[in-house]
Amino acid sequence: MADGRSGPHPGDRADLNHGTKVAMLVGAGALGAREEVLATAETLASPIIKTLPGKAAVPDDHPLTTGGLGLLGTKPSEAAVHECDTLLMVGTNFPYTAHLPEPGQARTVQIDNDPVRAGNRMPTEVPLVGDAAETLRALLPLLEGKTDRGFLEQAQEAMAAWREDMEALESPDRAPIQPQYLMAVVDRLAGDDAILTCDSGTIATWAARHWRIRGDRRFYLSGNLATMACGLPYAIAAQWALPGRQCIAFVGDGGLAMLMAELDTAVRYDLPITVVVDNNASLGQIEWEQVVLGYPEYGVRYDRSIDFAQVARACGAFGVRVEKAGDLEAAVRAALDHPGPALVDCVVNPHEPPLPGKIEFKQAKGFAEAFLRGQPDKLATARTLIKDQVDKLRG
Ligand SMILES: Cc1ncc(C[n+]2csc(CCOP(=O)(O)OP(=O)(O)O)c2C)c(N)n1
Repeated sequence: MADGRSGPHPGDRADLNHGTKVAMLVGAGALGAREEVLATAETLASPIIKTLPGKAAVPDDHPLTTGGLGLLGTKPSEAAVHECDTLLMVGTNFPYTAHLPEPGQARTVQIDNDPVRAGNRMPTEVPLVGDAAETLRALLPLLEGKTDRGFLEQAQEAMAAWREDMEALESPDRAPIQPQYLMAVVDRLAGDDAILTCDSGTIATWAARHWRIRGDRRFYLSGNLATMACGLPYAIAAQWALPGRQCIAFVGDGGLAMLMAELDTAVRYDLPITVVVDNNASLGQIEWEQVVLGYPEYGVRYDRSIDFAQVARACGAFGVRVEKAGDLEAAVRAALDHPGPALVDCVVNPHEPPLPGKIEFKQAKGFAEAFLRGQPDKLATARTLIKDQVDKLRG
């Protein structure tokens, strides 16, 4: 409403106040509106669903959020979006329309400071043009508190189960090391104001689900272009801009191989970033995309991986390679405590699939077809999947 062209009017109240199952979808535009987003969700008894660039909008352990949406998101977010009768979008241009409400399912109120985005992804009944925090502050006194909180409570129950499932996947009792365990260790040892930057690839799935926003933590990845290799330069930029903050890059071996000379930049400028390499010796994301389309993997796996710890040391940084789960915690701690640039190269299980929150029939069919057509390492993948299920049941 910064330009005064649009503001709350009786229609807005009708939509948000009449809805019985309201969900909020918040994006990067809501990063500066934590308090307002939480207050609105509390009033509307609405689960808060976060896009990946909007991950830091509210803490991941907050009872009002169901986490991310889409391939990297959570099952409860998917359910909330597909069952809501009213959607309040705040500062998001989320492009994956298959993960938005069906046509005619929900009425939409959309807050964005760019009027061009109103109705860009799905029809919007009420576009509110303005800054997220300012607009929500103006809207809040017009909202009636929901007495029926059933929709939120249902999402909260599903989310409790989802959190347990995710924790079960962070098992240290696996060899090779699970990527989820690697991310969980970094998450546990990093500070409350740490900044995590991330490459595109399966690493983004592990970061989306196992890097928990708390305190003043931030999270950056290439949300629009999904480019590889951005994690390291983003961390360098963040450390340069915010010298006192702990800056961690969570990167793939494929991505780091593209831009590893930037380790030298970090050393030259003495930037105390920590680079954590999820080294699965493959272009993992592409492997799983091939398989889900029904084709056995092709040209995405290397028979050896670069020892990035040696590369880091050659540049003058601290570098350590980890192959056993028992060595991981000490290595990550040493890297985080190191006063200059540091790198942990962790050899992880290359057979861990980045499964979507909700598996579609056609994805499962593709998976089966790729296996029938000669997917290599079938057994290792099947073993990983079975172990995941067993761990979840045990958890
Ligand atoms: C510059 C660029 N090239 C290619 C792609 C397509 N792509 C997306 S993820 C990916 C593989 C990434 O491999 P890695 O960094 O090792 O991470 P992993 O998926 O194995 O976790 C590729 C090739 C891209 N997104 N950006």
